[in-house]
Amino acid sequence: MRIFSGIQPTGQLHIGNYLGAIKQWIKLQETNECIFSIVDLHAITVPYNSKVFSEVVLSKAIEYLACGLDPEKSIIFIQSQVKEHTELAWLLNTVCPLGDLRRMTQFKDKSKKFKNNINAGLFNYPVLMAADILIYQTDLVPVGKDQGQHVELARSVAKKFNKTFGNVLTVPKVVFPTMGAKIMSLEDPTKKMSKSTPASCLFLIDEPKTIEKKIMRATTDSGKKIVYDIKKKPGISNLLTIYSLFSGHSIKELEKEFKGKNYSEFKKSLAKTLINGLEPIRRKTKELTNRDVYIKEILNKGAKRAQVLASSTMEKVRGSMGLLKLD
Ligand code: AQP
Repeated sequence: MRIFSGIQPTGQLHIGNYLGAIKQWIKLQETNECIFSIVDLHAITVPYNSKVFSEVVLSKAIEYLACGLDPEKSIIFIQSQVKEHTELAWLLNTVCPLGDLRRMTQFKDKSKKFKNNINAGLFNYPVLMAADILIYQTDLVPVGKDQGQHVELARSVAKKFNKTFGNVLTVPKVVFPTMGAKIMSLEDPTKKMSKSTPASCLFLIDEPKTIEKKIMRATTDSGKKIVYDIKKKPGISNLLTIYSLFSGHSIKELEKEFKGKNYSEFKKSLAKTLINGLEPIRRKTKELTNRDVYIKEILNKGAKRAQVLASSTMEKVRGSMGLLKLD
């Protein structure tokens, strides 16, 4: 199967990005044709610092590799290096109903968060995301829960395109991890952990002391019991999910292990598990930092391989939409 997914270079990667998306990618790359992008054109729909942006983009490539994405197995590239993404996005803009875009919850959330910069790109973000996916004739899109609505839109755009212009685009399916599809904020467990709200995050490259501090400070609930109850105990439930995914122990096993123990004992043990679990990513990130030539070579190769696939789709799309081809 062909797989596509991406992450915006809007900040450092956090354990939500890892558990919701990257962990699935690492498994999928073993037996599938995988394409993973750093979607820089999405990141510029919110305020960003253009002076350091290229460094942030490169640092995402480092984090991808440090997490275990393998350029020998997967195509790893930067979205803006393959111009066909924006070309297809324009064409899909003429297919996607305005009403569908108005329903997107991420646009509503982000326009509240960035009141002074509600630009057309932010509104059209899901169309570019549809193009990112459809340009590779993708079968499967592994993402966290928050991106489900956007993948659904990509599916409906593909269906509408095919109905109007002939069977050209593969209609992709979304895949969420069974657990960890929505890791919640450490400071407010009713909200999603988000790169653009750094206080909500445990970053993949946080140092041991920071991990300990953040976990000990994480918002918990009234009461004393370490039990999973998403409605009454969202804080502890979120921490139990994280603990389970990093330790390999089920939530039931953890509830048993921490029966009669207090929040502080639980959090100390979780912090230790996270410090150990994230150590390889921290170490590899340090190893790869300052190896710009090597990283750029991977991204260049990735872009070339991606472009071959993308230009083949574009030729079909252009033809089916009746755009003139000159010899
Ligand atoms: N909290 C989360 N739990 C599980 N999965 C998550 N993802 C994001 N947050 C969580 C998944 O990570 C992938 C990359 O997301 P993105 O950077 O493209 O955009 P996002 O979903 O908007 O992620 P952030 O961290 O919240 O970034 P900002 O703050 O820039 O918007 C996706 O597969 C996403 O589902």
